[in-house]
Amino acid sequence: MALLYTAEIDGARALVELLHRHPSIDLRIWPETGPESEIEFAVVEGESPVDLRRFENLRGVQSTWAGVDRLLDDPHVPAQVPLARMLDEDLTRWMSEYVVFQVLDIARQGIELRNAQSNKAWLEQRAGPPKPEIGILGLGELGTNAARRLAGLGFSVLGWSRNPRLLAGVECHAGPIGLRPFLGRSGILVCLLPLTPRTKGILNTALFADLPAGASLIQAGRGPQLVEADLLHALDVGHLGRAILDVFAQEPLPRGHPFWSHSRITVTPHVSAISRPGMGAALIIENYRRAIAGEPLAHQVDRELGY
Ligand code: NDP
Ligand code: OXD
Repeated sequence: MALLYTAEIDGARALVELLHRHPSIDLRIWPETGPESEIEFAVVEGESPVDLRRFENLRGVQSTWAGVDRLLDDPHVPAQVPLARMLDEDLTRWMSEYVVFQVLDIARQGIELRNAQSNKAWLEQRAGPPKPEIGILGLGELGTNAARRLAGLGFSVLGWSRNPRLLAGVECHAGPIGLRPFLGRSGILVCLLPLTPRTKGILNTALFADLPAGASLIQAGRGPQLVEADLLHALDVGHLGRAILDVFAQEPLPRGHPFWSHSRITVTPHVSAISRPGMGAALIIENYRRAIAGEPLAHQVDRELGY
């Protein structure tokens, strides 16, 4: 029984060394697989560099990314083999920091202050700007942590998920019926949804229309959730105030893309929470054990739901 590591090695030396030294793991590093029938577990990045269907005894696959949308669409990852996504406290903390940083920049009028400085204008403010309510699409690992941190800063926070949730200090809404009342109060909308058939294109004109006038969007989920032309329109007619985008349908964002130079759009290059190579050693080791024991994996993806 062996574990095949196919993810990036540079930067993950410590992880690879740890797996190598682990007494119960027989580590193989792609493309040195050894006898293919011995491979029972595979560690992969956003996409698999190898057709995993050739390993007839494969019992589990661990993603080194939190979002598994590409792996779910990858024919090289056999659908009957359990797949687990990455979760890591550093990743969660980075995402929350990003969300807090961008929310504060919007709430404290960062763009207006930077513009004023570039015009050498003294933008005097007698009263602080009103505190917007924050709506978080997706109350999973990332959304929940971000919601808690924002609530801790005194923001009024709403959240939206598929199933009803109870979260202290957060007004929770669920399902299609809960979406409108949630959006109607979301002065800053943060998207932390996984990409699934139901969330593809969810950030569109109809959704924007339900947001309060002047609302802002922080998009850190996955690029195809956003209908790009609809966002440009909503910003250009003034219904939306700002958009901060970390993920895009095409990454890297092409140089000629209108988002780069739009005065109300901030582009960050998929850095809100970085899945650092080498992250999640404990999860990989535990899931390897579970796969061999025939137990469900920790953070196993539900293929029907797509996350
Ligand atoms: P989780 O699987 O823990 O949570 C997903 C949340 O989305 C859950 O609350 C779930 O509802 C909700 N959800 C899913 N589908 C729907 C739907 N149709 N309607 C309403 N709610 C829905 O994911 P994480 O929080 O760990 O991560 C979220 C996403 O963030 C990842 O899938 C990835 O795409 C993205 N990401 C982006 C990164 C970046 O650098 N920009 C880094 C890491 C992740 P319920 O609670 O009811 O299941
Ligand atoms: C992601 C990640 O899913 O970086 O975007 O883990």
